[in-house]
Amino acid sequence: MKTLYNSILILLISIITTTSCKKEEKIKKIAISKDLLKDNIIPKPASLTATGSSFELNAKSEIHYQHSDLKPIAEYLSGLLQPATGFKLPVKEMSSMPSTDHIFLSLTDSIPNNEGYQLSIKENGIVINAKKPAGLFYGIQTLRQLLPASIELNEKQDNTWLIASGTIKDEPSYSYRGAMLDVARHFIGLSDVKRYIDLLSFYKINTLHLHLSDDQGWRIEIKSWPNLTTHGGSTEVGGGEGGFFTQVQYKELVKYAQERFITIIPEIDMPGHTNAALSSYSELNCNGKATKLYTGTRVGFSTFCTDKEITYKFIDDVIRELAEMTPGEYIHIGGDESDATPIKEYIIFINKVQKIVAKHGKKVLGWDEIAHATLAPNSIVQYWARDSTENKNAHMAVKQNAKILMSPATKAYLDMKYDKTTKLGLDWAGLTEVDVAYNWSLENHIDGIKKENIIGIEAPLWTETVENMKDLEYLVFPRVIGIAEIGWTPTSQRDWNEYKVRLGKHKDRLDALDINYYNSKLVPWKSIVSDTIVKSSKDSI
Ligand code: TNX
Repeated sequence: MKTLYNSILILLISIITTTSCKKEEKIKKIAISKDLLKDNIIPKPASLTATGSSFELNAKSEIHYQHSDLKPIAEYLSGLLQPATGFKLPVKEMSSMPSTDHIFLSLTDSIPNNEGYQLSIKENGIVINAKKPAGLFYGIQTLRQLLPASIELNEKQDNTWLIASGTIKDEPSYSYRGAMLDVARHFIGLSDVKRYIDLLSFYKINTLHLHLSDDQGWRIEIKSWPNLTTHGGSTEVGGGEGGFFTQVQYKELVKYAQERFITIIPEIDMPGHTNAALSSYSELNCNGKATKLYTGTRVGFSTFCTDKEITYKFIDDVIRELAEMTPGEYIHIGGDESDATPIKEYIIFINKVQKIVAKHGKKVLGWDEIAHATLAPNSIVQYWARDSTENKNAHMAVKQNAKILMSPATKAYLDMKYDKTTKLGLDWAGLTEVDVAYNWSLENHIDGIKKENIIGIEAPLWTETVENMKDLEYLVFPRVIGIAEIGWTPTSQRDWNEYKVRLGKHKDRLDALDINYYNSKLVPWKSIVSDTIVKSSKDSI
């Protein structure tokens, strides 16, 4: 009798607990699926329709792709989802209509923009359509942001992986959305640059400009001029040991970036900012004497000897070797702050270098001073404007039919301090809080320069004060996220007061990705994980 009584009791308890667990789970599901779409997608997508249910990613889900070319993207998605879910989602080619309960990646000409995508989430499956693989990649980045933030963690989580249902149609406002990293002032190595590429691609940034040479260091192996790296790469600002990319490493980086739809644009800064080269080869100096290595932070004191033949032989070799490793269309030739080069010589020099770049099948990008020269067709001029009088460089460029790449120092320079208490960074272009970096638009920044003159946006990080990845992350995040949105989302759909809330809700993702971001007081940082739990328990009362 006693045993029967006990068994009934156990049965009753277990019925009660399972029902209440189920109920809790259901509440949790509803709480998540109701809210997810309005949440924190950055950059903000062009259009979004919620349909009030959700798709559950589970161990039986599969990733299907419509054509063999898409296999790498399907594998990328599977790899992305594996650590936190613990699921090893199989990838399968499937030319016909998507089968139910799976994720289907397919290409279609009905999407107009080369980077656009349409993401459709139903209870019984997810379809990402795009014109080109890049669009699928961006659809995947959006999908990632629709999953709980813990999807970014490296260990298996005991979560229910729900994605709210609905349709997102999206495309970028500008085709060039970039960041620049100065690996010359302080050398930043292969694995750190790879991490930076990963983080940038999460926000749909498609270009990484690497500033590979400056007074303090030469960071890319050039086989025909080996002393550039063995000597010229041997130090950095502050006298540390410096470093450089071998060609093998550089190619690996280019490939890694390509797999994430990021084009690397290499920069060799000239005729100024060249002390590392002038120190490595005496013949590049007008007086034939090699300079000393430099580990300070002054600018504007060095120049190639612009009327020596050997200078152009040197540049031809460097550009040839660089072009061979560059699948992208552009090579950046610097051209900034050449205060030690007389302007007449500067113009002759830039004209000659543009021809060398063209000879090796590439187009020229250069800082806005290059607009003083005769610009080759398709050259891009990067507006940075040392001061407001320098807007004239951008106007000169547009008169020559060049496109402008927007990097105004007062808004887009990631090495400017946030406020006067910021330890890292510089302040010559002013203090740049997170709102200042976001609250502007490309087409309204320079009088008379309109959207059709502008190719896009790039946020440079100069590394005079940046010694390692933690420093880099502190100055870059969260400002670069806003830069990504400026390039992607039309100005008419952007507003700081709305954006700051979205950014605040992005906190969990930044934390899960272990990013050392600046905790700006202007952003209402908010953890969605705890928010959901609070909501579920309230709902259940
Ligand atoms: C200006 S912007 C420079 C760099 C410095 C930077 C520091 C530009 C084209 N040149 O050489 O590193 O300021 O903010």
